[in-house]
Amino acid sequence: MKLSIVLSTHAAQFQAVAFKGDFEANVAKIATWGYDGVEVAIRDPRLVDADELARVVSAHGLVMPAIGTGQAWGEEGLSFTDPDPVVRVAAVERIISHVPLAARTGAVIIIGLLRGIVKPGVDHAQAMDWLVDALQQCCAAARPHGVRLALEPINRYETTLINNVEQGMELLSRIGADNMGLLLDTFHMNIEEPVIEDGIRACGDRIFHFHVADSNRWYPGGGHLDFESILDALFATGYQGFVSGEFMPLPDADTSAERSITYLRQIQEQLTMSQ
Ligand code: LER
Ligand code: MN
Repeated sequence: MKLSIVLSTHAAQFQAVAFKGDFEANVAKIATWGYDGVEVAIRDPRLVDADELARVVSAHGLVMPAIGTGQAWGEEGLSFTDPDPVVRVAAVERIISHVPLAARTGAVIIIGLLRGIVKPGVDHAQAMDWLVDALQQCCAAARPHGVRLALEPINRYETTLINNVEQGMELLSRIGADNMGLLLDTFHMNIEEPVIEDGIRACGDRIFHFHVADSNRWYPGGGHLDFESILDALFATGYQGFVSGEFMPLPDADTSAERSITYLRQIQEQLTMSQ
């Protein structure tokens, strides 16, 4: 099991990111704890030095399985489904601007809250059409570079667009691009899926990335999810990607990261023994 953890290049408002601030110091700590990779949250690629970022990650023996993009929504209001076409175009351009670093590192580009919410006065079907159109443009731009995108079903309290696996799979069939898949997040699945394992099985080989947090969005082991059963179902789909920690920095960032990796490695052993 390859493990990564979310790390932001800059200070971020989003709470379920354990590490923000001094990038190299954080990468060094994450490597010391035994993680294999860092999922890097980048608001705007123009604000980061891609060479330096890639250098730091590989200098510490890590890889970058995914790039998170949600801060462009949280801090700038960019979205694929804004009624203002200027905002929609800017959102598409922003995602496409992540392609060079993704191509270089092999990272999947995450589409989380940047898809937006259905704003007052906007019809849901219209928002879905905008979403499909934007994602088709992004997939077409990413494909020649071998870059994949992953749309994350997000719970109903954060968005009104694509909350669960069924809606996510339906969206994928509308987009019709082989470089578009889903990012499943156990925190959201616990709210939206009748049975988490069934949701995983329904996605099969369309799972491009995987977030773990416990039921309360603490580190895995800090709540009541059955991670042995969840990860067993995940790997039974043939998933070869990363299991990426995206949880609250509680009781503090370092403790949450250490407890998460200790717990997940124990589960890995149990899964290996039961095979
Ligand atoms: C981002 O990966 C996520 O899970 C969302 O909750 C962002 O708000
Ligand atoms: Mn997530």
